[in-house]
Amino acid sequence: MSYFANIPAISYEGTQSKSPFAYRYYDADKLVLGKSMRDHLRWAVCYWHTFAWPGNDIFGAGTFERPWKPGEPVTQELAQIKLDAAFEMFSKLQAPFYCFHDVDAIADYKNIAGYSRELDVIADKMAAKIEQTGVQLLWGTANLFSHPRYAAGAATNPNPDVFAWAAHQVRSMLEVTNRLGGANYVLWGGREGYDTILNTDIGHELDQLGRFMNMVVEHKHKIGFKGAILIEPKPHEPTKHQYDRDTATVYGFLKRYGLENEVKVNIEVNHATLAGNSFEHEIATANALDIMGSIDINRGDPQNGWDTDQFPNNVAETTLAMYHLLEGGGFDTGGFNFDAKVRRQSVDAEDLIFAHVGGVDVLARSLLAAAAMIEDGELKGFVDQRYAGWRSELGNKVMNGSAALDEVADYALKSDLEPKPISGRQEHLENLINRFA
Ligand code: XUL
Ligand code: CO
Repeated sequence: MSYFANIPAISYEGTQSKSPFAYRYYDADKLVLGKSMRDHLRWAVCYWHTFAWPGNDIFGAGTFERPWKPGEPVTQELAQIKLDAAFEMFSKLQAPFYCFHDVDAIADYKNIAGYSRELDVIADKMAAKIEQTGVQLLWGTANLFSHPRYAAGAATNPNPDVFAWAAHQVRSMLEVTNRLGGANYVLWGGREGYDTILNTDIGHELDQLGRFMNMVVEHKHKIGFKGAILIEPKPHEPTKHQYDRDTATVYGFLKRYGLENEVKVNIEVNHATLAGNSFEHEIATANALDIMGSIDINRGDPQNGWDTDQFPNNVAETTLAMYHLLEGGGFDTGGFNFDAKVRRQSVDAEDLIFAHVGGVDVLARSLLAAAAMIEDGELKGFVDQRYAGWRSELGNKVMNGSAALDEVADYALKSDLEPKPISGRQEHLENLINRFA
C-alpha cells in the first residue's frame, strides 16, 4: 500500500468547504489579472524537508516513520520507494512543480564515480515520473554542505581539491536539471562563508567563489541550459558569516565578478528575516536591481533567531510581498518553492498534506489581495505622486546627468529654497493594506 493511499486528491472546493483535504482559495485555473493562479504562483514541493529529513533536531533523533526510512542508509530500493511516494504526493496536491538536491533523491555512494552512477539512475527514473505525471522541475541544486568534505566550504574551501569535487557535483546536477527540463538552477552557499577570521582569507575566498560562479555560467551556456542560474542569499547558519548575506550583498558580488546579467536571486523568507530584512524588502530590492528570480516560501518564528522553515500562515505578511512581486511583473522562470518543514511532532502523512494545502491557500489569498490592491491603484498612485517632483526640470537634469553639483547648488541658493517636510502617510497606507489583506 502506498504511503499516501488514504489521502484523497486535493481540489478546489471554495471558502464554504470545511474539508481539510481541499483548497479553499487556490483555484488553479482562476484568472487573476489575466493569468491563472497556477501560472502566477508556479508553486513547488521541496524534496528535502518533505522526503529526506527524518524529523531529527540537535537534541533528538528522527521521529518520522516512513516506508523509505529517512535518516537510514539509502539503498536504490529505498530511493525508489521515496521517489514513488514523492510523485504520488505531488500529483495528489496538483503541485505543478518540485525541487530537489542531488543527495535528497539518490542512493548512497562510496566514491565520486559512484555518485555519478547513482545520480544517473535516479535522473532516468525522475524523467519517467515527470513524463507520467506532468509535474515539472522548478529547480535542481547540488548539496555542497552536508558531507564532511565541505566543513570548510565548497567553492570557498582552502583546499582546491574540495573545489574540484564541488565542480563535479554542480556540473552533474546542472546537466541533470537541463535533462529534466528544469526551469532554474539554484546555488545556496550553504557553507560559503567562515566561522572565524583567525583562519580565513576573505579576499581569496570571494575570488574563488567568483571563479566558481563564472565557471557555472560558462557551463550553462556550453550545454544550452535555458533556465536561470540563481543564488540563494542567507546571512548565517550554518557558518557564522556567509558571503551571500542578502540580495544587496549578492548584487555587489555579481557586479564585482561580472555576473549581474547572468545570475539572479532565489529569495527565502526566513533567510531575509535572519538578515534583519523584511521579505518584501528583499523582493523590492531584487526588482530594483533587476535580479528577481524565484522565492523559497516559508516563515521563521519571531521569538527565536534561527531558520525554523515553517509553512507560511499569515496572509497579511505575504500580501505585501506578493504585491511587490506582481509590481515587478511576477515570475518569469521562478516560482514559490515550499522550502518548509512540518514540526517534529507532525508525524503523519496527513500532516504533510495539511502543511502544503494551508501554504498554497495562504499564497492564493495573498495573490487575490495583492491583485485587488493593484486594481485599486491607490498605493501606487501615492508613491508616484510622492516622486512627482523628480519629473520637473531640476529632477530631470539631475537624473539624466546633465547637471553638475555647482548648477544644482547654485539653483538652491538663487531660488532661496526652503522645502518643508511632507507627510509620508505611513499610518494611512497601513490602513489601506488592511482593507485588502
Ligand atoms: C537552507 C536552504 C536550502 C536551499 C537549497 O537554509 O534554504 O534548502 O534552499 O540548498
Ligand atoms: Co531555501
